[in-house]
Amino acid sequence: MFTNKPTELPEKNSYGKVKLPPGQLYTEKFPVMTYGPTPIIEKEHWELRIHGLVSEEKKWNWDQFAELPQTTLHSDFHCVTHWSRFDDDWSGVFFKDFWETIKELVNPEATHVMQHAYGGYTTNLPLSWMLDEDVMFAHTFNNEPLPVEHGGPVRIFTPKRYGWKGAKWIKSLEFMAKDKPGFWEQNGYSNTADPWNEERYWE
Ligand SMILES: Nc1nc2c(c(=O)[nH]1)N[C@H]1C(S)=C(S)[C@@H](COP(=O)(O)O)O[C@H]1N2
Ligand SMILES: [Mo]
Repeated sequence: MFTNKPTELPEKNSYGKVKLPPGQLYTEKFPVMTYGPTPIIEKEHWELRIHGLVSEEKKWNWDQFAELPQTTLHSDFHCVTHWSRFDDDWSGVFFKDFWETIKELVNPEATHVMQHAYGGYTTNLPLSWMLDEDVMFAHTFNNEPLPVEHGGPVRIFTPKRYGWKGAKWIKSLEFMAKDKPGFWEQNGYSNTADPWNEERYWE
């Protein structure tokens, strides 16, 4: 299933970091890593909500979400289970652009964000890390609708973190005044998840 990094690939990624982080193997496959059953959400029924430290619990349906600034990111993907995929095109909405439309609604005390998925999965990040240039809601993968097993209709993708820091089937974002561990963070995975530092598990 896994092959070694092909020799023709560049040594560095677009951020100037080693293309293949330590302890990773390159694959052309896209393994599905889901804990529990796959929730099937038709895009007509999909909704994104913000809650927690917000002045208004706003919701976006598919059509409203499509009106937000759309972007395509060419990126690699790193999973804690030691595989990396290279050079996919992810399309959707950068969190930093979404933030421009919601920041007036978010209490300044909010420092952390919990991603909640349809099906119950959660993962947490500091707000400042969510605002990183490349963190995005993705609905399109290599110019095709994101397959349901990979989180369609919409997932979060955090290119500079291991894969579990992006919830597939994203349903809501909860703004919080302090950090709180999400699903894998409660079950032994690192809270910081930097692949170049091999932050795989809690120390
Ligand atoms: N809702 C949900 N999101 C999730 C997961 C999950 O089990 N449920 N697994 C995480 C993990 S551990 C990884 S590595 C990536 C895997 O994404 P993929 O299945 O598209 O490869 O999704 C992350 N997001
Ligand atoms: Mo994972």
